Amino acid sequence: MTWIIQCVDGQIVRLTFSSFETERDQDYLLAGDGNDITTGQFFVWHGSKSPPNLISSGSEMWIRFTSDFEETSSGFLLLAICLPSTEILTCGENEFNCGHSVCLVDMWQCDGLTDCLDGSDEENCDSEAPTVTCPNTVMIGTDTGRSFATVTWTPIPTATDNTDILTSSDISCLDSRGNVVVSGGTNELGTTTVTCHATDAATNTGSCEFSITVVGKFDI
Ligand SMILES: [Ca+2]
Ligand SMILES: [Ca+2]
Ligand SMILES: [Ca+2]
Repeated sequence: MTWIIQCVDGQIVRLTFSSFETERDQDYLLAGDGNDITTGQFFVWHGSKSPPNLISSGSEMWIRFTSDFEETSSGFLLLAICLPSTEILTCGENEFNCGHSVCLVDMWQCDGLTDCLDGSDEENCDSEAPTVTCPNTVMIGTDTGRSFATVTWTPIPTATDNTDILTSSDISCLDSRGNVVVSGGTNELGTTTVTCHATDAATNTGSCEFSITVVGKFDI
């Protein structure tokens, strides 16, 4: 079933829903710009969440409802009005924009159900931090005639993540004072605790810790 809503030139269409309930994954309401249902689609909805307000880009909007004619629900009630084309929808503070000013409440982001037509509400939903594997603990004597030791790490630190490929350039290792510590660098006498961090694209940070202990070595 298809409806075409036409305003006069220079106006746009706004839809406001007062109720909505259709069979999820079977009975869909679609909407798009223009009067041709094969183009301009910017909206798809189904289930029992209340849809956001919609506005068209131009003076016409098409609406289409498709059903499998089984397991009917109460359907939907909407109001379509014509507004000046200067009208815009601005997403509120606790909303995100699916594109085309389709504003959805934040809690529908990363809830495991696709709500935006382009699926963007379920993208970048990674909340799992990378797993960082540190080198072995080091106990080493000072370099000959020196008060420090040159320390090469085995193995080099690595990071794995559930969604991102991380390389050695994504890992940084710091001592407790925030100085960068690298394999092949020099370490003073005593124990240095080193923390290696890696951050994934969704800014989750994982870390591990190991220690480097340098002891005095006396030439025989
Ligand atoms: Ca149905
Ligand atoms: Ca969602
Ligand atoms: Ca991750």
